[in-house]
Amino acid sequence: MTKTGFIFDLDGVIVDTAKYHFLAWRNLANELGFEFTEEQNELFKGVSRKRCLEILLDIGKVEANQEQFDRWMVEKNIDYLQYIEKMNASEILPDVPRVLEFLKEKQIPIALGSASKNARPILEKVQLLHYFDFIVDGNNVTKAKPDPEVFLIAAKKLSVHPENCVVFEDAVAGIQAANAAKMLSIGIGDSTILSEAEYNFKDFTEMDTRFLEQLINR
Ligand code: B16
Ligand code: MG
Repeated sequence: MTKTGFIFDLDGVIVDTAKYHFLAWRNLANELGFEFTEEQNELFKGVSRKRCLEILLDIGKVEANQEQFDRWMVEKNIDYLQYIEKMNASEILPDVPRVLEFLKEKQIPIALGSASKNARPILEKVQLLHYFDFIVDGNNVTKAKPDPEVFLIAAKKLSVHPENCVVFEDAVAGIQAANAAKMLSIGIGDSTILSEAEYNFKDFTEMDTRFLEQLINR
């Protein structure tokens, strides 16, 4: 049997940190004198911090020089980390531990493939870090999703051929990145938004053991 590797996105798949990103971006927008809505925050899912700030400044029609841009990136992150600091295991999305535990029991290699530069502290806070054999995050990539780089690095670390990797993602750019890497993409969330995924689930509670076994043995 060919070895299968599993790659999990973080925000929107394992935990819902989007709500904290939203609060921190909204604080910055308000400080700069404009509103930022939850709908607009949808555009930020799976997108790098730098790109998020570019979009935010476009929304507010704010011009920035490099020094201001860099300062606002730092400011937003400091604010965001204050929310992260208070996170605990109760914020893990439904049935994520069941799936991780199942894969661990089967000795399947697991990696994280996230755009976030805060992935490690978040996994530590929610006490899931020990499940991951490798963490590939915003600190390791030069190209953001939908570029497949993050998932291809994860496959290499897992020593699994990309075609034998399964990716769980909640963002359109993430599904596109997984498809571009020729991996099996599984959308977690709204199937109409994630229509490019090979399979769709609202969340992990919908994914039974038989399906996971099929993924391992395919
Ligand atoms: P940070 P994911 C992404 O995480 C978030 O969805 C996105 O909203 C955020 O801007 C990005 O991480 C960068 O996060 O500011 O912590 O480096 O979905 O790829 O796990
Ligand atoms: Mg995500």
